[in-house]
Amino acid sequence: MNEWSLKPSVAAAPAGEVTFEVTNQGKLPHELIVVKTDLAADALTLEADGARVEETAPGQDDVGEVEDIQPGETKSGTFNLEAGHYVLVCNVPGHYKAGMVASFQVK
Ligand SMILES: [Cu+2]
Repeated sequence: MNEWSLKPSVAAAPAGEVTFEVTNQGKLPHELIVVKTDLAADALTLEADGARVEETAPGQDDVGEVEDIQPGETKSGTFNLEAGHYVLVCNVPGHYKAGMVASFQVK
């Protein structure tokens, strides 16, 4: 991730334990949240002020987070994911709207 993109190195992973190794190549702190949803990456429900994705809105479920990734840092998180469509988001205020979002598939 960097300002302002979030690009997974693979587009899909097998169901089960999935490890996200997240490198912040930018100049600001970022975070990764893994949202299970059938919604398109650019159509998630936001909090009232529009700055962040609502993590538990109907139809979208935050199933994993890698928080507080500093510039230059790599952090990882492993989550047990069932098959389906996911959206990866940096949920620092404003970052989703700035483009830090990507679709991800678990098969
Ligand atoms: Cu960010």
